[in-house]
Parts: sequence; structure tokens; C-alpha cells
Amino acid sequence: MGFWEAFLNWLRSLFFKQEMELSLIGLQNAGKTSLVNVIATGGFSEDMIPTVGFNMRKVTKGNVTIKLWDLGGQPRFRSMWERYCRAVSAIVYVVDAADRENMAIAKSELHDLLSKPSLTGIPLLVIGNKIDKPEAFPKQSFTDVMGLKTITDREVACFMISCKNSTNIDSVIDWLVKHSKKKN
Ligand SMILES: Nc1nc2c(ncn2[C@@H]2O[C@H](COP(=O)(O)OP(=O)(O)OP(=O)(O)O)[C@@H](O)[C@H]2O)c(=O)[nH]1
Ligand SMILES: [Mg+2]
Repeated sequence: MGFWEAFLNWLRSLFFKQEMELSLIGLQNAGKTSLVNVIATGGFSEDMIPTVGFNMRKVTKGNVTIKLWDLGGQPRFRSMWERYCRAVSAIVYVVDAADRENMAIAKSELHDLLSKPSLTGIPLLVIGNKIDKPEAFPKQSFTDVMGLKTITDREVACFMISCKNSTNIDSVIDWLVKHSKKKN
């Protein structure tokens, strides 16, 4: 690369640097930490340790730096979800789309969280994970059982993914990058 080309690239990176902060929430075992790993490194493991409290990870995609708060999903950690969602550019709610038994709880925890006045208007990305499993809900039924059509006070998007097979991870990253903000 010539000097001028390198110089121009450096200038471009100064002007177009974007950043965002987001929180990943959802019930335990939904696959939040797995999603962070797939986005950051592409790696997937069957053998995961439940998140205690939260983890923070920074991931860079092109010229976007994403700061991810990966929160624990066990009942004892759910009361802190709201606190970690207040200042973010987007809330990412991860659901095990194959866990039909816990879908009603996943739905009520989501709608409870969205009812907090401090979170009004923050864009929401709902992810149905584990679509590699045959019992996973298809997108239409998933949208219905999660009551996503009733959320009208913010932008809502929904993707069906598999962290295990890396299905649709690109769509998730595209959505996140589109919601990043210019650094100033
Ligand atoms: N079959 C399948 N299993 C998955 C997928 N994503 C995650 N898992 C598995 O689901 C289990 C839980 O994954 P985690 O990423 O630890 O879930 P979590 O939402 O971070 O859980 P907490 O930290 O306890 O809130 C692990 O055994 C993963 O291997 C997927 O797409 N397909
Ligand atoms: Mg976790």
C-alpha cells in the first residue's frame, strides 16, 4: 500500500468510526454467551458455563466497535437487566426457540422489561436461537407466541438463528452495525 493510500484509509477510519453499546438478555440457557462467542470468534461449544452476573466484551466489525453486556439469565440476575439496558443503543433479547416449555416465561420477562419507562423507545432485536433443533418454532409461530406484534412503542426486529451452525449470524451483525452511532 502506498503512502497516500494508507493516509487516505487512516483519514477515512477517523471519519467513519462508529460505536455502539448493547445488552444481551434472555432466560438462562438461551444462548446469549454462545452468540457473543460466535460473533467475536466464530467458535461454538456445547459445554458452556452459566453466566454469573454479567460479562463485558468488545467486538470490532469493520469500523464499528460494539460493546456487549452479556447478562446472566437465571432468575436471581433478572432484576439487574433493566439497569444494564438503560444506556444502550439496542436491546438484544435471546430466546431458545426450541424450548417450548419456557416460551411463556420468556415472553412475560420480555414484556415486563419493556414496560419500564426508562427503556421506552430503545430498539429491540429478538432472536430465536437453536433453529438447528427440529422442535424449534418457525418464525411466524415464534413471533406470535412472543407477542412481538403487540410491541408498538419502538422498532422491533426478529431473526431466527443457530449459533451451533452459524445460521443467520450475518443478519444479526448487519442489524447491529446499522444501529451503531457515529463516534464523537
Ligand atoms: N443446539 C444448539 N445449542 C445451542 C445453540 N446456542 C447455544 N446452545 C447451547 O445452549 C447452552 C446454553 O448456552 P449459553 O450460551 O451458555 O446460554 P446463556 O443464555 O448465556 O445462559 P446464561 O448465561 O445462564 O444466561 C449451551 O449448552 C450451548 O452449547 C444453538 O444454536 N443450537
Ligand atoms: Mg451466558
